[in-house]
Amino acid sequence: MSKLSKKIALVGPFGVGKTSLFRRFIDDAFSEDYKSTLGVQIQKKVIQMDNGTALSMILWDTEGHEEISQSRSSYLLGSHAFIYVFDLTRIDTYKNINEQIDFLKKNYPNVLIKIIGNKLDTVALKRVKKSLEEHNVNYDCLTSAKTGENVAELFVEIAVDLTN
Ligand SMILES: Nc1nc2c(ncn2[C@@H]2O[C@H](COP(=O)(O)OP(=O)(O)OP(=O)(O)O)[C@@H](O)[C@H]2O)c(=O)[nH]1
Ligand SMILES: [Mg+2]
Repeated sequence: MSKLSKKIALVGPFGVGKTSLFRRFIDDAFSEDYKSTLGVQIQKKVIQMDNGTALSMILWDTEGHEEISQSRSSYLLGSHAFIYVFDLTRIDTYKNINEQIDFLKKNYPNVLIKIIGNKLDTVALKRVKKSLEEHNVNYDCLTSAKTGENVAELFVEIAVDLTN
């Protein structure tokens, strides 16, 4: 049986739900309270893959920044994947998302990037999809940290992508 370890960093603007996705995945818990992250918190979760691999996912829940270029490079360096989270209820968190993603691609080449629209439980899907289209947002997954919708699926997809 092989053992693998991968660093996955949650990034994106303030209050979009990075910590909530982290908590939902690590502890299967959620809180309505908003305590803005200062710095970074790191936790490990081991996933047993179908092919017998035990994958250690080292999750870095980073503090929010309006622009990804303001994030500390020491938090981002060495990542195997970025989860870029935006808030489906706040256009300001996705209207210039392509610039943010381009920054990551340019400065951290060959790192897997997943673009996540969170707070799916609070929006009308049809209307929000129209808005995402208008702003050219190429998202990978829409989640709710509150209900847990698509959260486990997201992390499993990342685990599979990182081990293939
Ligand atoms: N309804 C709903 N609320 C959510 C969801 N995810 C997060 N929230 C709420 O949004 C607020 C911000 O969530 P956090 O997880 O702290 O956001 P963050 O991205 O870690 O914020 P920073 O650390 O400041 O960058 C909290 O009040 C959460 O309860 C969700 O999926 N649905
Ligand atoms: Mg946070």
